[in-house]
Amino acid sequence: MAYLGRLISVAMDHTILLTSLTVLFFVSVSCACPSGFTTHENNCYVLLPVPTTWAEALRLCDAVKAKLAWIENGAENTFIVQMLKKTNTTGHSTEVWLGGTDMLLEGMWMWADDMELIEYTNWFPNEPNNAGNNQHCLGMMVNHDFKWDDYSCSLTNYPLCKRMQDDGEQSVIG
Ligand SMILES: [Ca+2]
Repeated sequence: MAYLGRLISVAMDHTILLTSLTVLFFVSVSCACPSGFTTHENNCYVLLPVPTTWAEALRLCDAVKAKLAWIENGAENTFIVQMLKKTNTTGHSTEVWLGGTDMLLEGMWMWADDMELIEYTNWFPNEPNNAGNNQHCLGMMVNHDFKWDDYSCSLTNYPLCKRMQDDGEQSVIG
């Protein structure tokens, strides 16, 4: 007798491999500031601990793909003051450069970034005084609560740089 082999029914176990679907979310990085910058609202700020003239400050900020800072309102100014107070590089005698200047016309303060007239201001009392008829660049006084003062552009202060979060990727509509 033939050995009745046991019929083994091989049940093909169709194991359904549940492949995890890896969904790649391309998270927009437009909401992030570059390393080293501090984020506030839709902007990024960094104080460069390199004392430079105002003109050189413009170039240094440009080198980090930012602009010498412009300040649009009191809330932004308050944020910046708080940020600077946490910075070890301030608090001594080196002031902070902002992007304002009246070198085109005395008394007509403009932001160098877009040559728009400066609207919000936070001048120290009796400033801007254009002392010596030679103060055409905007800075913040580290020893006077970062109030604004006009300084000689050849002084060497720390550049405060600012950029918009989506700077360079934003498409202009309309
Ligand atoms: Ca002054």
